[in-house]
Order: sequence, then C-alpha cells, then structure tokens
Amino acid sequence: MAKYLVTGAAGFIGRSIAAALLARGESVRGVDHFLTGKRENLVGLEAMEFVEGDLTDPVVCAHVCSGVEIVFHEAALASVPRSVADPIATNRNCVDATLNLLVAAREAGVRRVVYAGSSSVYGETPTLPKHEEMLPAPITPYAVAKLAGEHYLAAFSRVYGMENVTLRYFNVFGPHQDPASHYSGVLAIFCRKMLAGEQPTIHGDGAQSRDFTYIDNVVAANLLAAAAPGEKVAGRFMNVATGSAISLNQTFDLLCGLTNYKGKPAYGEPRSGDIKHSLADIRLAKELLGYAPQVDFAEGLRRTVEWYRNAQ
Ligand code: UD2
Repeated sequence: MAKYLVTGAAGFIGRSIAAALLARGESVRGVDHFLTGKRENLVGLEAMEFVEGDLTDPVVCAHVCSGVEIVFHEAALASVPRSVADPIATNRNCVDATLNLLVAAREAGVRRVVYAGSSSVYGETPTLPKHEEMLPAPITPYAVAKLAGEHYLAAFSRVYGMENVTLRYFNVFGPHQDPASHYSGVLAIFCRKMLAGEQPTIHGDGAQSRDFTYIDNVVAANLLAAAAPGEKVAGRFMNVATGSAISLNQTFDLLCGLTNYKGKPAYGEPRSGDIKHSLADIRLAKELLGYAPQVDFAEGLRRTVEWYRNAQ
C-alpha cells in the first residue's frame, strides 16, 4: 500500500518528487494521463506503482487515493499561453481535476495534500518582492485556475480538517523539463535550441525578469511541506523560490557561455498575459517549513545545460 501519491508523476516536477521519495525508500504511487507528461520520465521510477489515468474522472481519483496518507498534487496543464489559447482545457485539467482529487482524498482519509501553486496568481502588480499578504490578482486563465485550486485546498482544510498546503512555485526549471513544445518553460526551450545551434526567440525586449527556481529546491520544499506540523501549515500557502531574479537578456548571455552558442537572440512580439517582473519573498516558507534554497540559479543552470547536453 502506497503512503504517498504523486499526481502528474510523468511530468517534470512530479517525477522529480517521486524520485526523491523513492530514494528515501518510501512507497509511492504515481498517476498521469500523458497529456503533457512523458513516458520517458518514468524511467528510473520503476519502484513506483504507476496508474495511467485522468484526474478529471472521479473513479480514477478514488482509485489512486485509496490507502494514501499524503498527496503531492503536481498534475496540471501548465503554461500561460496555452491557457490563453484554450482556457477550458486549462480549467478542466487544473480546477476540475483538483476538486475531484480533493473530494476523493477526503473520502479516502488522506491526511494532507501538498499542492503545486503558481507565482502567476500575483499578476502584474508592481510590488516586488511578491509576498503572501498581497491580494492575488490573476491576469490569465492559467493563473485563475491555479488560484482556484489553492482556494479549494484551503477550504477543504477549513471545513473538513485536511492539512492542505499550497506551495507557490516561481518558474521552476531543471532536468526532465520538456523542451519540445512552444508551451514549455523558457529555459528548457533555450537550452535545447542553443545547444543545437538554433536561434532562440525572446518575446518582448528581454528586460522581463523571473525568480527562476531550480527543481531540487522545489523537491526539498515539498518534502518539508509533507513533514511540517499540521498546526503550522494546514490551510496555508507560501512562496517557493530563490528570492532573486534575473532578466531574460542576462539569462541568454549566461546560456551563451554554457552552451557555446555564438549568435544573437531573435526578438518577437511580447506574449499576451506576460508578467514583466516576478520575484519572491521567501521568508514565510523559511518560517513555516525551514525552507532555504540549496541550489542557486547559476549552479542550477549549469546542471540543467549539462543534462540537456547529455540527453540530446
Ligand atoms: C508562469 C509562472 C510560473 C509557472 C509557469 C507554468 C509567472 C511569473 N510565472 O511562468 O511560476 O506557473 O507559468 O507554465 O507567472 N519566453 C520567451 N521565449 C520563449 C518562451 C518564453 O521569451 O521561447 C518568455 C515569456 O514571454 C516570459 C518568460 O520567457 O516572459 C517566461 O516564460 P515561461 O513560459 O517560461 O514562464 P511564465 O513566466 O509564463
């Protein structure tokens, strides 16, 4: 019987959490329906009990939650531009799936759900860094869907006594992130293109900045969130990031050095729904979880480029 369930286990973040749990000798069940997850991401996770299924189906949710104590809910349809193109699909795979999962988790007696929130919920308010006392102001369907999920988690804590926790991830990157879709995270796209000698496109002027967070920091935050005392974290949400930001232009320059790319970027139209600057205040996660980023951006980027180089 699995103690932990990881949803989106064939996705970049889900597979990374599952791998860390397995490395600790935990019993893990994973679920994915391969809408954006990849079968190759399951390589190395053979000790995990894997269920192929869609969380928009309540029967699947009931099945995967049975016997589980803690859920890491990473399944989602990520990407701001994808949500602009198809808000219904984003809602179905983020909001419907999350509510189905929570209902099933409660019925199965799951103690805690740790949820993959998103920095996008802060919207484009100029205040930096973004801290949790700020009112959310989502500007895209993706951000609305992610925020709805965290409100559902908090409500289920409040009315049913579940110990749910939301971690608001800030632009996670690292090994196993899919570089092949134009809805992929920018660093995955740039690594793949620049290693192949292809010109990447910067949307807008490249002055936009992000608090890019290396995957190992996010995995560590999840493990801390699973173990933290319920009275401290139940119903809470907190930023998970590094607390420093870098512009896309500066990132491109760093990547030139790491990938040996000699060209210039192409500059295209700014993306609809794009946020200019994103930077996290990470004091709350430190206070509630004892979280501190272990891998800084430069080191994370170096490891990521190495991974894509070997994966090519
Ligand atoms: C948002 C969230 C992030 C996460 C993610 C999931 C914010 C600030 N961040 O990431 O936490 O939830 O959604 O998908 O809301 N870009 C280019 N060229 C490309 C691709 C992207 O210039 O080929 C730009 C893009 O316009 C943006 C930046 O790179 O300014 C980052 O884009 P992204 O899609 O990697 O992530 P973002 O910030 O939408």
